[in-house]
Amino acid sequence: MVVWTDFERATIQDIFSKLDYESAGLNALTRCLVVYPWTQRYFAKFGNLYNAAAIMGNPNVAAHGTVVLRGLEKAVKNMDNIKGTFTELSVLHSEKLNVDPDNFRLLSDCITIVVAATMGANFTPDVQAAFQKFLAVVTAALRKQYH
Ligand code: HNI
Repeated sequence: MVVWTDFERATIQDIFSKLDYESAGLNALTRCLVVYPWTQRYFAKFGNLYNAAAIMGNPNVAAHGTVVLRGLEKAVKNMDNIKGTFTELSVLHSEKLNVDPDNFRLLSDCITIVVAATMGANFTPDVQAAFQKFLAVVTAALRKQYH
């Protein structure tokens, strides 16, 4: 089981309590789809992903960005059982969506960049370490049902 310090718990709760899910979700997913264009293959049904402007203005991308962050919120609320919380989500990404699990880290990094840009100087190295640990645990949980 993952051990969290009080600082890590407080930091993760604090970040999510202040996060604007709509804009952070859109910005993070857009960044992922632009910087790592091969990730677009999973979102064919989202319509126009022709260039950065099209991705940024695509309502399906915006909606899905929020869905991803709401998914992360579940992990925040269940920090002592993230693996159990994401069992079904892991099966979905593995067996139905066939998402290459390497992409979890790429999207996680995009989320980190967006959060860092929003927090500015408050995104200290300690805060960054706590946030990246959280996303690493989420990624491990999402990979868990792959075989
Ligand atoms: Ni992901 C659906 C959470 C990474 C491709 N994804 C979901 C749903 C959640 C979710 C929640 C909705 C499930 C449902 O409907 O029951 N995804 C997350 C989280 C991460 C993540 C928390 C990592 C931080 N997903 C990724 C990555 C990709 C991805 C990296 C591909 C590059 N996800 C999808 C696709 C769907 C999806 C595709 C289905 C979208 C749809 O609307 O059908």
